[in-house]
Amino acid sequence: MSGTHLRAAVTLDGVDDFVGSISTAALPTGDQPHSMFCWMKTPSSARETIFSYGLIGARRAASLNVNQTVPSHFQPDFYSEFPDSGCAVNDGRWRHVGYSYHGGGSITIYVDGEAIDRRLSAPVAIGAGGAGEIGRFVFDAAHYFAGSIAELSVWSRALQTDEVAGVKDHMLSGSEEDLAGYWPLNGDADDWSGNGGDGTVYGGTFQQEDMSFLAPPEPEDLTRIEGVGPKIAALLKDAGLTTYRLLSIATVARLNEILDQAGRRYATADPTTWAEQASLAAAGRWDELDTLQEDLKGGRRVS
Ligand SMILES: [Ca+2]
Repeated sequence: MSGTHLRAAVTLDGVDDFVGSISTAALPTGDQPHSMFCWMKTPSSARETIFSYGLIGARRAASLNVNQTVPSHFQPDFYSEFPDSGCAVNDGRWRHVGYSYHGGGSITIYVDGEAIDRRLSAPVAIGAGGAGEIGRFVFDAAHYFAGSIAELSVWSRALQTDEVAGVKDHMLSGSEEDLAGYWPLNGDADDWSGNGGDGTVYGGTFQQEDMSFLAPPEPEDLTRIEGVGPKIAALLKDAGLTTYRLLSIATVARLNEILDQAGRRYATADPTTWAEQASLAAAGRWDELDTLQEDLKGGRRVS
């Protein structure tokens, strides 16, 4: 894999794999404007849920689905209404799907950044409480997702079309304003938004996916990572790890592979903390990075 546009992702089997027990305390409720987006790919023609949360008792909930009531289309589900994407998304290729809900029954569905406006018959009333689930419909514990999901985010306001393009093309850092929940699915189901929505993993395979159809991100100064000098920064960039966020999802095994291929002179480099440092840099948490780096020597923990 060339590794120039890596994204972390989880692949679910459509049988019993899902992520559950996600706290919904910070997620939008009632008729609040909000947005939900993710990358997903599935070849399935069965009804399946990408993400769902809210209480059925409140009559309406929020979820992202494929083949819900219209075959092959992407559809949010507001319990009794199922606005649809108007286009097929179950072609087994990576598709960026989601919606911005503007309040009062007005919704814009997005597929690959293209906006599709829809109107519901009434305002939604997402019920507070309950859990959220990735890859399963939370209300009847069914409609398991068969395919891959990446970069799932929920927002407490309705993103505009230009913002949706940014969410599609770039990984989030977790510190974005009005981010209510963010699951990069980087080996686990932790919520990077800081809102405590960590999920419990029940099956599934975590891996890195190359989304080389996306425009490359602007390179960043990787020498800010302790243990990474100019020469190693150049090696990382050659391997496609051009930003803090891309470095933050790299595994230690992958980093060692990059160093090994560059020869003996890098044999003493220890990349154990680079991803951790990079995730702080990507989020602009420079104070915390400084604190961490005080405990490092050449990028290694010494305390
Ligand atoms: Ca399974």
